[in-house]
Amino acid sequence: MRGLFITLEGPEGAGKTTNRAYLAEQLQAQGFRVTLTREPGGTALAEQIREILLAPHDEPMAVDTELLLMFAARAQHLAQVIVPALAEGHIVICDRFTDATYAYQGGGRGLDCSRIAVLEHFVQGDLRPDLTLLFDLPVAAGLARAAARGQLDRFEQEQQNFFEAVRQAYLQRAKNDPERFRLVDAQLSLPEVQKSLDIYLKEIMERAGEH
Ligand code: Z5A
Repeated sequence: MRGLFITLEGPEGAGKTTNRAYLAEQLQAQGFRVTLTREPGGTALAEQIREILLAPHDEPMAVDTELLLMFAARAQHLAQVIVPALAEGHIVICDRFTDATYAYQGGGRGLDCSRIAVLEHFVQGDLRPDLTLLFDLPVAAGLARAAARGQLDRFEQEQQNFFEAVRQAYLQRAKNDPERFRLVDAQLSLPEVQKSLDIYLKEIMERAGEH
């Protein structure tokens, strides 16, 4: 029996971190076994790669280096956490996954998506998320939330047009794959967002029950 692989996506400050805990609590309360994790990161080694990726450096990071580090962290995360948890029948909730690579390195940095697809296949084989919740909100609103937290990481220091491209890439992916994506209006108040998540929680529980 394989578990269920749920990913949370969206631009800065969309509320993924806040709401992943809510999703996990609701599922655990109903007796589901949940593995809550994130990318880049999710294991000790992958978290070290995350630090390299997020810290501002004097030496500019080449776009290919950024892409390969994302997939290096992902390979470690899949091997150590995601694949074993799915094999044990867990619902894996992952804060960002390969859609973020298409959005940030593809949409934001302008990398050709066919190159990302090669690495996706190399690192993941056929493994793809079963369901992806896309937390969407206007760029300015997300950046204001992120800025309110204080120091900005290497990605958060990018310009508005970078984030617009990221957002559009996400929305396009959701449009291309309506079977997998569910759109969440992340501009709403937190109680309203969580109310809108309840319908997806029901779907997740039903699908997890079938697995
Ligand atoms: N990245 C990449 O380029 N390629 C890849 O393949 C992957 C990642 C996997 C780190 O990701 C960076 O890595 C990321 C993309 C890149 N770029 N950046 N920056 P991350 O997920 O760790 O970083 P993040 O997206 O910046 O996380 P975030 O800013 O923390 O966003 P969030 O998790 O979606 O939001 P949050 O922390 O839950 O909420 C932000 C604040 O807003 C917080 O104070 C909340 O209390 C508040 N909040 C949340 N919801 C609401 C509502 N509904 N109303 C009002 N306020 C709210």
